[in-house]
Amino acid sequence: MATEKENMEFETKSGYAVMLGRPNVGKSTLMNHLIGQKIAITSHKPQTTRNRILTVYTDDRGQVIFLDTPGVQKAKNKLGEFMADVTDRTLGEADVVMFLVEPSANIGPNDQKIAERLKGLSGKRKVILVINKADTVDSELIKKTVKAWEEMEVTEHIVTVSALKDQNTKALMDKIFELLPYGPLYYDEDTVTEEPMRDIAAEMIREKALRLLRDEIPHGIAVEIIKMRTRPDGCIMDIEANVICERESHKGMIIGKGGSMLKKIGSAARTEIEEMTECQVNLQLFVKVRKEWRDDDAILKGLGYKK
Ligand SMILES: Nc1nc2c(ncn2[C@@H]2O[C@H](COP(=O)(O)OP(=O)(O)OP(=O)(O)O)[C@@H](O)[C@H]2O)c(=O)[nH]1
Ligand SMILES: [Mg+2]
Repeated sequence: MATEKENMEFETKSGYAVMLGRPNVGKSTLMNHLIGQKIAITSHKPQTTRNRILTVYTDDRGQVIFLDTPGVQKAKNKLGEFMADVTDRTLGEADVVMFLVEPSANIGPNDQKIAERLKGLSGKRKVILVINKADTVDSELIKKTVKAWEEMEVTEHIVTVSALKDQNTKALMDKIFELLPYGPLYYDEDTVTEEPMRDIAAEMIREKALRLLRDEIPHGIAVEIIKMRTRPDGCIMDIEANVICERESHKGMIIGKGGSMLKKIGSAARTEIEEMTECQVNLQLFVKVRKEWRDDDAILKGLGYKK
């Protein structure tokens, strides 16, 4: 937590707001919309986020430090254990927990488990129950969802939004500031993230692979930047990266007919990295097979998935 007790000597409010919830509920999409910039990658495939992503939002009221986390799910391998551990530890830092759920009149067992856990948190950590994807259902179902969550008694703070359509996100930001403690600005006013450019570039490549490839491959994919250098004579950046997968058959699918799939992934990623760096990017991708890498400590460590 940013501050142990409310500190009234500050005129600003500040602290950590942790995005929590099952995979695919829209945590990363919502965080990006709240800060007004795309930093965390998103996709319709569960387990997109694998590590904690820190972003910063500042206005006259103070500073919210958002911490995005991997979706809460049972671990199936060492990578999954790492992800679960990231979420657990990040929750420990929260001033405000934003517990995201999808609209549904019945609360599923996984959301119930998260809810029980949040009830056990110290009272200093505030919880906002965020019903996301409001654009996908009618208002009757939203009412039923709110009622079901009121009966769960996790929190009195319930906000309905659509992250994708940016609906009611301003009201959510108001609620976050209402619940944050008073405190100083921890980051410069113009800081949006401190994630290294190298990691963001790797994530952008992984996002394009997640979005373009068929369902069976993405979970087993990782991206490792092997070179990232700006040429001294102007803004041209040379990036080389390995797309790591688990099977020879997957390698074939990632490369595609005559290299067409890898080209698509590379070109989509290049455009986005160029927008972010405002540099011309020369991106070269290679595909490597590393069998069972999600259970290999040395490879996980090399990819930054270490405790
Ligand atoms: N219709 C609709 N789709 C949404 C909304 N918010 C997110 N999505 C979609 O839901 C999918 C999952 O979004 P993410 O932001 O990656 O979800 P996440 O909770 O971060 O998922 P993990 O990182 O896997 O835990 C994406 O396809 C988003 O476009 C929303 O408000 N409305
Ligand atoms: Mg995510």
